[in-house]
Amino acid sequence: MVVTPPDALQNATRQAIELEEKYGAHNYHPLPVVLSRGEGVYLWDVEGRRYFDFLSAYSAVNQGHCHPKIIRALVEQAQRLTLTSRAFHNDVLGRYEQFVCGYFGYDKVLTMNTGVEGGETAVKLCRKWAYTVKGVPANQARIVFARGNFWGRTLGAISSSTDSSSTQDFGPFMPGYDLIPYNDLNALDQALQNPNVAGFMVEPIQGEAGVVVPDEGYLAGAYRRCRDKNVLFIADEVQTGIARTGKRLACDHEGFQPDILVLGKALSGGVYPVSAVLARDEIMLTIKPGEHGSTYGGNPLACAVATAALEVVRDEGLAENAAVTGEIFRGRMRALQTRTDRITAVRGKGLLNAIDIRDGDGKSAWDVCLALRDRGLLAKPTHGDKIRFAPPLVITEAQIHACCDIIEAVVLAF
Ligand code: IF1
Repeated sequence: MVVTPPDALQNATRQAIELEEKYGAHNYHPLPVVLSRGEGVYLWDVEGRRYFDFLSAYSAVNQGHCHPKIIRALVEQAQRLTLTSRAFHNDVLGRYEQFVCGYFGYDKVLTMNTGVEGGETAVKLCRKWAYTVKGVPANQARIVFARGNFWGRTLGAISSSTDSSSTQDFGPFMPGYDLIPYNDLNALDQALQNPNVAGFMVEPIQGEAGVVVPDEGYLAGAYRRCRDKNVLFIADEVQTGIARTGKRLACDHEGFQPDILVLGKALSGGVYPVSAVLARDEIMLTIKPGEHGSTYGGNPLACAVATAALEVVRDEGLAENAAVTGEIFRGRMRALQTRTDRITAVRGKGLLNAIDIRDGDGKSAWDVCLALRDRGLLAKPTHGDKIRFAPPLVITEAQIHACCDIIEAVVLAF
C-alpha cells in the first residue's frame, strides 16, 4: 500500500517520508511524523513540534531518550575500543558478564545483539540441554509456545507464530514446536505429557498481541509444572523486562526465577542493540566453544552501554516509578472508560498498558493515534483496535497526568 503523505504535512516532513517511500523497503506503515531529536520522555519532529513518546520504541527506551549517563558510556567506550570479536578477550566483557549475572541472579550470560537472536539462542540452548542432559532422542526435542506469541522476525521465530502477517508466504517453517493457548495451565499440562518436551518459552505479558496480561498465578503455575516434568521455563522478557511492568522482571511479580531468561530492548536503553540469555551452569555449559556466537555478540561498546543502562534502572528506581505511575495511568483510563463507549478495555501492568478502541462511524484506533499525535502524544495501534501505551519509565506523575488529559480530550472528542 503506497502511503501518500497528506498535503497538510509540511515540507521537511513530506520530503523525509517521500525519501523513505522511494528508497526504503515498505515493511512498515509508520505514523506520519518525522522525528529528529529525543530527550527523556520527549521527542521532537522536524517541524520543531514536541511529543510525549508513549511507545518508547516498543519498550526499548525505558531509561528515556539519550540518557546522559548511557550516552557518556557509549562515547567514552567508542573512543577506546568498539569491537574485537570473540576471537580474542577484551577488558570489558568479563566485567559486564559479572555485573549482569549479579543483577539478575544467574551463573552465566550469553550476549547477543537483537532480541530475536536472544530467542534463537534460548531455543538452541534448550535443545542442546534436552539432548545432552535430559536425554531426549536426537532431533526429537519439542518446544512449547503460547498462541499469540511474538518473539521476532527470523524463520525460527515466525515458525511459532499464529499471526498470518508474520507467517504468510514465508514457509516452510521450523519443526519441533507445539502451540497451546496462552494463560491456560490445563493446556500446558496436556503438552507436557510428551517426554520429549524440552522447554516452554513464553512472554510474561504478550506485548504484540495487545498487552495480554495472564491470570495471577499463571506464570508461577507454569513454572512449577515445567519443573515437575524436567522442562525448562524460558521467559521472553525482551519487552516486559528491565522494570517495564513495575518490577526488575515481570516474572518477579510471581516470585520465581526462569530457567532461561531472554533480555533485549531496554537492556541497552535504546542506544545500541544488545540482547542476553541468562541461565545456570548446567544449562549454559552445554554449548561448547565454536557451537554458537555472533560477530558483534558481547562487543565492548555493547557491554559498556548495557552496564550504564542497567545502572540507570537501578539507581533511578525506574521499576518503582513504573509501578506508581502505571497505577495512576490505569486508574485514569478506567475512569475515562466510564465516560465513553469508545474504550472497551483497559489492560496492563506497570507502564506496559493498552486500551481497546471500539471502531465506529469510520473512526479507528489509527485515527485516535493521529489525533493524539496532533495533540503532542505519540502512540501506535497494534492488531487494529488496540493502542499500546508505554512511555519511558522516567515519566513523572505530573507528566502522566498531562498525558492522560491528552488521551481523554482525544477520546471524548470522537
Ligand atoms: C518489529 C512487535 C513489539 C518482542 C519480544 C522478542 C522480540 C520482540 C516480546 C524481538 C520485538 C519488536 C519488533 C519490532 C516491533 C516490536 C514489537 F510489534 F513487532 F511485536 F514490541 F511488540 N521478544 N518486538 O516484542 O526483538 O529482534 O526486534 O530486537 O519487528 O517491528 P528484536
